[in-house]
Amino acid sequence: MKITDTSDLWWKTAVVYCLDVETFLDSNGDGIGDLQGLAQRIDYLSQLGVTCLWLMPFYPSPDRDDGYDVSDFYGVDPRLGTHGDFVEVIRTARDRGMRVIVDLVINHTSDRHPWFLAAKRSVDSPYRDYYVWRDDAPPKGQKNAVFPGQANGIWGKDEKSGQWYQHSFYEHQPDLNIANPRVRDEIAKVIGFWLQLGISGFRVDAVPFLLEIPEGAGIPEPHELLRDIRRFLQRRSSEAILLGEVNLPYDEQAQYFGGDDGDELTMQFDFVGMQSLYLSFARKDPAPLIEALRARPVLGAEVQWANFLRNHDELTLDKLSDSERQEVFEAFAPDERQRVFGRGITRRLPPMLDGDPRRIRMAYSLLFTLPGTPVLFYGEEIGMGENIEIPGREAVRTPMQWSHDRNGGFSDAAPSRLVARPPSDGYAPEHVNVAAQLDDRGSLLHFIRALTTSYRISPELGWGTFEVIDQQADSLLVHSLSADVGKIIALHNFAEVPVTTSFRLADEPEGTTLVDLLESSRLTLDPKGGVELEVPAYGYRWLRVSRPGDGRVT
Ligand code: TEU
Ligand code: CA
Repeated sequence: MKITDTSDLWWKTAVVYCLDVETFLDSNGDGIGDLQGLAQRIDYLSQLGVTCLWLMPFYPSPDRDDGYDVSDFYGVDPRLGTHGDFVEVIRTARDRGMRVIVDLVINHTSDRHPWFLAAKRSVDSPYRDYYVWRDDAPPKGQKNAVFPGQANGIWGKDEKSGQWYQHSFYEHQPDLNIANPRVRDEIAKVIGFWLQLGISGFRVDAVPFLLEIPEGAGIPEPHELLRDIRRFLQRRSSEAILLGEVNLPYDEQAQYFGGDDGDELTMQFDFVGMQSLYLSFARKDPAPLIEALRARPVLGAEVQWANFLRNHDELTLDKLSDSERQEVFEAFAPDERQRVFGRGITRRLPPMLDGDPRRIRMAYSLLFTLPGTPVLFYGEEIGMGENIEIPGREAVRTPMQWSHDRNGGFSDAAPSRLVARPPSDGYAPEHVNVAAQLDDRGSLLHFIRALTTSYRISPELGWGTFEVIDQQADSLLVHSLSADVGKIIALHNFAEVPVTTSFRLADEPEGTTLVDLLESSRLTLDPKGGVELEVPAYGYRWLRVSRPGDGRVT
């Protein structure tokens, strides 16, 4: 398949940007970010090189899990705006060549959702079977697997009927029963509704939990349900994708792509690779990352990995061994208050790397050269830090820092009315903000723009076959991505000392050169295809293999 024929597979080379409307920009001074605010910042995102926005939940919600507790799947939280405002955002984004995907949270509802209220009112309600119930008391002393310490087990008591309902997450999030065909119809209608408003797919929350179906529920093959959802989605919109959250070991994760046909999730976050990457950072040694990348299941042509360094949740380290997790904790979260659930870190990347600009840039350079599609969490492009005064996962969900003005330019409201307070340490808005970095060519923001630009003109990064290139320097990851369109070689130095390395590119035609995409310079291979290079401390280089007559000008 030729890449030039397949640019409709847009997710293979997208730059995804995740944001929560609530914390992005407040247009009416009530302290809460809103859709009109977001619409004003679409140009900013477009200039950054973003091609796909992922909006975190913006639905009506009691907001006891940051909107992941939905009380109306068709609504827009009135604090954030209206359906009209939503459509304006989608349309404006489209106009700038940007697609929008939205969170689809269908493993559970809020306990305030009318379905659950009706289900509780009467055991005979048609909504009773929208949820999962048990008659007998759950075993004593069980822990909640997802939120240890925050929720007690996974069964909540319904006092009226004396039955228990299942909740994989918080007690206020009863699990939907997707073994019930009526629930599946509801889900399809929700998908159809948002597609009709112009979105390009969904980030699907907690997929393995969604497919956890009790034996005897009459669904022998739960993955068939995911295939049904995908078929429906694609009937309604050929460009739409499902980007799934599946935090499982690689061998189990592979099934969620749907085998050779790729008929389940279009993309999945690489949680295992992400965790190995932090172990590599902690050890200043690329070996754990290399091991993970080599263990990644090989994907069909139309599905894709989504790479990320941080997301809105804790930086989970649950797939590392106990001793590896301890190493990462000690390196990046030495204080117990920077950890949560015994498995994760509540910090953003720059503070973990002691604010060292070389390491931060190396980390993002790597993100953009890992085989797959990069996903940024808002604020990463300017190096925002967490607010250490906010406990738990919310520490990284502070308002976007636009300027050094009051509230970082996020809102005109009194600071006490803000949805969340920005940090007041060295990462406060007066030190880290968009306006100042736009003015400074050497800023992280300009650097990230250069990365998105280079990524977007190098489709081999999204499409290519991954190979580690043999060389002598242990602290270096040298890898290549090759596709029909060409080949890129990336070098990343995990250590704080500069290194020199050499390697050979066999089989390249005479006259082949290496174009340094970040530095705009060119290297010539020796007659045997060899090259010797220096990589600075925590340095990085992107080299495009330029073959004579390949016709590439960018
Ligand atoms: O997360 C589901 C989930 O399993 C993660 O929160 C998990 O804790 C993490 O990957 C570590 O293993 C989603 C959302 O991302 C999260 O914000 C919500 O709280 C959760 O669903 C419930 O809807
Ligand atoms: Ca507002």
